[in-house]
Amino acid sequence: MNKTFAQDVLEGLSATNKHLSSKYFYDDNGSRIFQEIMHMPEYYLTDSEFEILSLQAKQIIDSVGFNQPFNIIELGAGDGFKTFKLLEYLVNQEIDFHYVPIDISQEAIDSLSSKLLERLPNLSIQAKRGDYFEMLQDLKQSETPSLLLFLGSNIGNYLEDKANELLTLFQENMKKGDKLLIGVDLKKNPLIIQKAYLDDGGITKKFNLNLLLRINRELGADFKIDDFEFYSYYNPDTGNVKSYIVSLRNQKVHIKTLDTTFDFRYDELIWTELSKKYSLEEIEKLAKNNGFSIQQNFLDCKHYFVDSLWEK
Ligand code: AVJ
Repeated sequence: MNKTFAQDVLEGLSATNKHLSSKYFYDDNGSRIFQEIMHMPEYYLTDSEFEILSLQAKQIIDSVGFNQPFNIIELGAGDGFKTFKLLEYLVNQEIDFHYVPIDISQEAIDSLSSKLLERLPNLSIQAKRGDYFEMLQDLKQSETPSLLLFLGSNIGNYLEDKANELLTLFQENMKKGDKLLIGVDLKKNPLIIQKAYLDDGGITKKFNLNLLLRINRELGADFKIDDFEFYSYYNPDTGNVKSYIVSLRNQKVHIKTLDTTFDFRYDELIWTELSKKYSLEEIEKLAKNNGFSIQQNFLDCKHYFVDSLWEK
């Protein structure tokens, strides 16, 4: 199940419909570009979730309802900007908790820890670098109740089967009474969604093409990124945003580590990312299908985004 980058690239670029996984966007460079995305005015997701966690921190923590020390484990913490408000509330209330942010980028983890400790010197924090599959094991062992955070609509990157697989994995590693706060981007006016992924400034394009640069660097390839373009569209019938890299000419790319040359046709697509949008009804099904009950939904004032609190 845990294939290497090289294996996944080989498989994806050998397929009839070429694809590369968005999970490989987040090397240190990619994590930095994603931070730029989160600051774009078009990328409403971050602002909406920031509003929820800022204005409803008390309601969320009251609803979580642990009346003893607990852990907060954040999967894919990134720069932790959104989570700051929730942590700030807890520290100010002198609530006893321990924060464990987990991310695959070492740089993101380091900058998160130092930024948080600067602003919240009393925060009990132990950042971990890693794939979150390995990190979940610790959950069940500990006696302490845990609140799992899976924010930012990261769940949107998973096809239905994979999303269920991942949530079941969370569920199996949680203790009875543990909670999951999951951030999900909601279906809304298609134009608003479209603009968040096909931005005029080309930052999302840079984010996608960085994956080709990563393949150049790590697998010894010779992608000329000026010969590729970016395209993304939202389908309101399915809720799927799908993103692609487009080959601007007939070209060959050699990847040394794979000892293989790949052909790209003029206008050929490489599918890179799914960013699925959900309705509240679909979120309820997602919870039920994987052994959770929804305790409460926290929405922003525009109803663009939900942080949904689930109980095992
Ligand atoms: C971090 C996976 C939630 O799908 O919206 C942002 C990544 N891709 N712009 C998303 C992303 C393009 C983002 N997630």
